[in-house]
Amino acid sequence: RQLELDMRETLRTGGFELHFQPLFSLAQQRIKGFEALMRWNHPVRGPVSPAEFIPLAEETGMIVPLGEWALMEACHQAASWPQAVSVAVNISPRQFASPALGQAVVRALAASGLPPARLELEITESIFIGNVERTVAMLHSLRALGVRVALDDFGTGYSSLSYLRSFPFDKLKIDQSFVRDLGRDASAQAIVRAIATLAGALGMETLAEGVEIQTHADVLRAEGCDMIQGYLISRPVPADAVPGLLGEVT
Ligand code: G
Ligand code: G
Ligand code: MN
Ligand code: NA
Repeated sequence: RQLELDMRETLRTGGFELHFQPLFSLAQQRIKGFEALMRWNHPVRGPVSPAEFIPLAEETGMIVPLGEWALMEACHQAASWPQAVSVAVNISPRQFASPALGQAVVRALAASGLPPARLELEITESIFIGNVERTVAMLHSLRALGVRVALDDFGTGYSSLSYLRSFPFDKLKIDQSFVRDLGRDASAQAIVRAIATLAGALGMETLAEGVEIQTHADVLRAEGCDMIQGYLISRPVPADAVPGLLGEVT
């Protein structure tokens, strides 16, 4: 497949880029971190969405080297930021299943000098369909390195509330489908409230994704959600725009 060959070549020549989207604390009204999101500007096709090339990279196994690149690049970028905020990196199911993940995290932290507490790994609910004991052990070993683990797209996949008891997450990221329906559908607000209450009881932070308007931010705050992410705060931006978002003049 041509796109696959192009991906390999782009990785080899350093053509992938990370953009960064702020993670905003509602209580403190400030940016506490950024999610790293991969971008690929294809020489012929123009920008290719990660929604297209990440699944292809998963199929072909390219996600392992590509994911290692993203971890390394995100840690290096974050280590250069003017404030000690965190960086969140998406880890795909196949990467999570790879025994190489722990080593890749260790290498990225060591090479960049980023303190482990400033790195957060975002994992999706699809990890729950694998071997539960292995998954729990992997989560514990990652947290033992001092990094934080977030459950991404919460509420869309295989989530069962019982999983939250056995899987040690630091943060739940509430999927944007619930946010979109706030104010339109009373059940969306009830679901957000229930998730925030449950997460609080389990000692997990909550972040709502895809927040585009202020009224949604207000509702989320009232319902006990800790953080938001979305176009209301900022779209994902290139690395050189991060200091500006942190309020630093460059
Ligand atoms: O940035 P957004 O445009 O369109 O991202 C689309 C999807 O691609 C999201 O589900 C996001 O989690 C995923 N994605 C973006 N960057 C990465 C990455 O570095 N690694 C993995 N595994 N997924 C990513
Ligand atoms: O799957 P994951 O949550 O990692 O992917 C985040 C995706 O959500 C990215 O594609 C990102 O570009 C997108 N995104 C971020 N903020 C918003 C928003 O406010 N509205 C919409 N529609 N998409 C958003
Ligand atoms: Mn994510
Ligand atoms: Na998400």
